[in-house]
Amino acid sequence: MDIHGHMTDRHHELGRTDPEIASLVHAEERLQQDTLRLIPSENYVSAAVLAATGTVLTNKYSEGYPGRRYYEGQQNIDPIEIIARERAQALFGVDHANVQPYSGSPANLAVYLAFARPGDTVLGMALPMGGHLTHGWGVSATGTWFRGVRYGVRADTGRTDLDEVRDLALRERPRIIFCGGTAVPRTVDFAGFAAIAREVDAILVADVAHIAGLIVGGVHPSPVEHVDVVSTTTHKTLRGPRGAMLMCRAEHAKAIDKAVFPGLQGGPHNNTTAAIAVALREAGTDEFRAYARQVVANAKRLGEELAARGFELVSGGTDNHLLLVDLTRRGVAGKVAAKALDRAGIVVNYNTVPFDTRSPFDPSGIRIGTPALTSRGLSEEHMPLIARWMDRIVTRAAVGSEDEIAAVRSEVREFLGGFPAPGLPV
Ligand code: DSN
Repeated sequence: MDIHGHMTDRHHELGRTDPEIASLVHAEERLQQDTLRLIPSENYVSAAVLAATGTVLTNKYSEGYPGRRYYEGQQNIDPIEIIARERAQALFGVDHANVQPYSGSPANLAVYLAFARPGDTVLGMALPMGGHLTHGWGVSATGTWFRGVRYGVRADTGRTDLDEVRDLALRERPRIIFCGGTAVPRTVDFAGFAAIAREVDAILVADVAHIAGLIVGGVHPSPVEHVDVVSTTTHKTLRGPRGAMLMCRAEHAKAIDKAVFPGLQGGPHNNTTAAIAVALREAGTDEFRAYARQVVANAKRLGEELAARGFELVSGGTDNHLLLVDLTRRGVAGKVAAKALDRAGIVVNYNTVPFDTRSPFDPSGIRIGTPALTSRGLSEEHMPLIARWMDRIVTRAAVGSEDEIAAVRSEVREFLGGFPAPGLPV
């Protein structure tokens, strides 16, 4: 039976056993087909990745690493993890990959465990400037157990100023420096960060969760030769299952492995490991490289179209998959706009913009990205249409008109009917 056949069988079984959950899964499938998903950290995995995720590998405990497990019966699990590791190493060009972290936050926590002691200083991008919680932000364990100091972006350029980062590093002497983030529309200067880290003898971590697929696709520089550790989730531009990887030079391999297990985690999620392996195989193809190029081309074009309609883009545009839009001049708050767009079938997230005067729960901006829509086959020619829809909705959101929202919603649904989403039942 083919993959779709298996999926149908499993859907049927789920429906028989738990109709309540089955109907919500079905509704989610519909939603993912009918809506324009612009959240830059989301994507659609292939049917093959989805199939690997839903396998009997979920039944197996495998604490330890291949050849050194605490449970027997690893005849199939060990080769799967070795294949995943080797594919990551080959694709990113690293000495060592650990594919066991459950997701990005545990992966980053493992880096602290490997290289720092509680109370040590960590230098990372401030969350409201585009950083991640786990880069030492106050409400995260990483900002509670460690001393977080933060860099941001310049008000005039919207870009990180490496002179500011260097001054901070020289003054604060961090044990760990994070570069990369979750709302960074511009190329990360890994070499510049590396020079600073060397000067203060800090461990440099590139958190490339957002851009991993762009790196292996050849449209963003690789951090590998510059940093001590590369941390990434596997489910964003990389188009894998929800999971993460830590990659490093051979000298750090032992510390990283020990920190992930037994330091932080128990048994790896073997079904996820298999799906990561499948995604890495897919990411090594010419088709994937073309996909990565298209993600960036789409984001640039969407940015131009939005700017032409009076949307203000942080840093003036994008080099990657992501656009951060400041709605202040449009006279509508980020949350109001995001909720109106959602009702119109255009899914974004509200987001702080640098130097935001509003609260993180009701900020001034929205964050959008092109990985998911590119996975459905949309290209530059479709970006003006999306910008027009967004303009119509954001204009109406300011005055609270629902008619336009309903009109756009049906246009979006009809348009997307021509672009079936990977992995979803047709
Ligand atoms: N990775 C974050 C995002 O960008 O959505 C959430 O932690």
